[in-house]
Amino acid sequence: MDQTAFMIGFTIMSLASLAIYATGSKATPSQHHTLLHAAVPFIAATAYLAMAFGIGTLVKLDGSATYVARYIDWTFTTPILLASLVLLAFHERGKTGEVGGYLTAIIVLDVLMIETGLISSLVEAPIVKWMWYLWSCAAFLGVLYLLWVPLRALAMQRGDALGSAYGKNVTFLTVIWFLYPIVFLIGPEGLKIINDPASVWAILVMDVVAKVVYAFYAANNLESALRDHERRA
Ligand code: RET
Repeated sequence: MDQTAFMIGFTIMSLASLAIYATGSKATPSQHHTLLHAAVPFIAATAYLAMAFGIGTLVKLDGSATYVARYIDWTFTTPILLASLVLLAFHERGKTGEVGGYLTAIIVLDVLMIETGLISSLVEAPIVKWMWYLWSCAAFLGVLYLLWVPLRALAMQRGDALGSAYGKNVTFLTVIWFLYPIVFLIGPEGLKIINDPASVWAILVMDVVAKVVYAFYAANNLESALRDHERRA
């Protein structure tokens, strides 16, 4: 059951990586967005292949599984998705040291969120598990704060077209990212309200939306913002 989901994940992610690259813009300034978004499902395909073979799958004493490959995937893919949004907020702003500061801050918080989530999944003692879960949620709130407050203000300064593209992308990203802590909470790593196959299939659908659907949506918003920007210039 899980193996079918993992092989479907591998197939969708590898084909999507090629499709995002093939259809994405190769012209500056959007070419780096194409490369970033094509890299994300490529990494995910690798993780799904590992999970299909049971590589990195740890079964705990309570019988629940932690898919370490998934957390390694997220450790790399979530910073790439965030980097693409930070670059959009700083679009063609010229050389500014600020971009490095925001990238560092958001990536540190994001990686902390994933690793503390992994610890929470591995720990079985409830109080300790929920302490790490809350720590992960605190880091998640830090990521959302940076995206919605300072970075959104910077994107708005770039004019209506880019500001609205940033707004659409950040809204889509926030909604889909919120589902991850919820599925963790109700799944076998948390309260065990839903079983392992249900959480594997739910995360497969969420991963396809967060990585693939989002890539096409974000590229589309960026391209139409750039066209608008040029028309007005
Ligand atoms: C965990 C568990 C603990 C609490 C929180 C979590 C958040 C995870 C998120 C993952 C996003 C993954 C994506 C992957 C696809 O590209 C680690 C589940 C807050 C937000 C978008």
